Amino acid sequence: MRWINCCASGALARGLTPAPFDRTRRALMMHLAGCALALLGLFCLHAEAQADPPAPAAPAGSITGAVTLAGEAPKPKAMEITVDPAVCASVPHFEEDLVVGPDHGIANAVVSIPEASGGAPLRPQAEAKGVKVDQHGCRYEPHVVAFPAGTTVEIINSDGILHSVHTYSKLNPPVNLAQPGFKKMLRLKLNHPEVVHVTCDQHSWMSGWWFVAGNPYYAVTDHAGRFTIADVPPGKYRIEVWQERLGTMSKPVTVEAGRTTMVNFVMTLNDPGP
Ligand SMILES: [Cu+2]
Repeated sequence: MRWINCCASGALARGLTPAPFDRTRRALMMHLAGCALALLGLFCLHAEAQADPPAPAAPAGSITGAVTLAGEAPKPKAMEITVDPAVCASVPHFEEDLVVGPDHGIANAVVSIPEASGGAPLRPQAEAKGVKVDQHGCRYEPHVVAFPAGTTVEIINSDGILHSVHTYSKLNPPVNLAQPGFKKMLRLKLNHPEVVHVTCDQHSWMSGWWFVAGNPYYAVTDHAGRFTIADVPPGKYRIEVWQERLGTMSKPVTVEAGRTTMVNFVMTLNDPGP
C-alpha cells in the first residue's frame, strides 16, 4: 500500500517528533484519515468526470427527392448483338445511357454532395464497402454503381467467356485487363473520387459507369428516379446530380437537424440523338 507509506512518511516529514506511542499513532491515524478523505474526493471527482456525458451531436438530417426528365423520353433502342451471340444474346440489350421510368424519373443518375458550403464539414471518406459488378449476358450489372474512394470493386465474369475490363479515368490509373472465361473475378481498387467509364474491347456495346465518391453522401436513383441521402450533418451544401448522357447540374441545399429536405432535379435532353 504505497499511499499509506506515502502518507506516513508525509506525517513524519511534517515534524512529528518522536513521542509516546499513542500520540504518534493518533497523529498518524488522523493524517491517514485525511489522506483517505482526499483520495475519496479524488475518486469522486474522477467518477463525476466519467459520468459527465459528452455534448450530444446535432442529429443528422436527410435529403430525398427525384431526378426527372423534362419532356418526353426517347424510346429505348435495342442493340444488335454480333459477337458471342450464344451468350451475349441470352438477355435483351437496350441502350442504357438514358433509362427513363414512371413519371419521367431517370434511373441510374448519381446524386451526391461534393462539398460543404459553409456548413458542417463532410467526412472525407466513408468506410469502403464491397462492391460487385457482374458481366452477365455481356452487359454490366449494375450499369451504374457508386462507392466511396478506397473501395475495391470485384468484377465478376458469370458469362464464362472472354471479357476485358477497360477503364477510362484521369485520377485512378486506367487499366485494360483481359478476363478469360475461367477467371471468375478481378479486383480493382479505386482510390480517387471521379467518374470512371468501363468498357469491354471484345463487346463494343458493353458500357458501365463507376461513380467514385469523395465522401459517404451519395445515392444512385432507382427505376423511378428517386433517391435518398441519409445521415447528413446539418449545414449548407451544394448537391449535384450526374447522369452519363445529360451531364451534371447542382443546386444549394440546407440540411436541418432531424429533418428531411426535399430536392428535385429536372434535367433536359439537349441532344435527342438520331
Ligand atoms: Cu465483354
